[in-house]
Amino acid sequence: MLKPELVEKLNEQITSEANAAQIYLQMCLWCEDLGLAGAAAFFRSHVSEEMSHRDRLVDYMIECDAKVALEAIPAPRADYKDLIEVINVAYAHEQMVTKQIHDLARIALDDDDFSTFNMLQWFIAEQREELMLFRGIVDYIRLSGFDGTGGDEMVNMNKYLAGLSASHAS
Ligand code: OFO
Repeated sequence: MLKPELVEKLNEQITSEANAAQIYLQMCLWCEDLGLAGAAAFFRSHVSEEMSHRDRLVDYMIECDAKVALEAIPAPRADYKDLIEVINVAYAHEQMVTKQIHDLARIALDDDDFSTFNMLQWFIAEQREELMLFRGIVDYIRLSGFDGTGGDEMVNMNKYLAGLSASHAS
């Protein structure tokens, strides 16, 4: 039986994962509008990934016979200055989600809820992977001299993100 605080926090996390899917879909569409098919594919691949995170949490709640209460998802931001800002916002978002997951793990441990703590190990590893992924993109931007505008660097950035979307389909 999950403690009420944990039920509430897990429900919030379910909404947070669905919210991430909306944010990434809007980022994908922003890229599509600019003809950046590779960058769009990268963000699109994250949409299904976030939905699978949501479903993983929903399934856990069902296994624990806990009540799932879906909440409203705010409209995602639709406008960005350039692709660098999109990447930075996505990276900051993953850092925030990582903190949410760590906070959940701390609550589970404080409650001696080892089952939830065990379930959250998957998310802890997943967030470590997500942070590594986005940190790699930020490094690529710095090393390539990409300044967010068009030209060869934009073409290369688009190709780089297309490659990541192909290798990061999980
Ligand atoms: Fe669910 O990992 Fe991103 O937000």
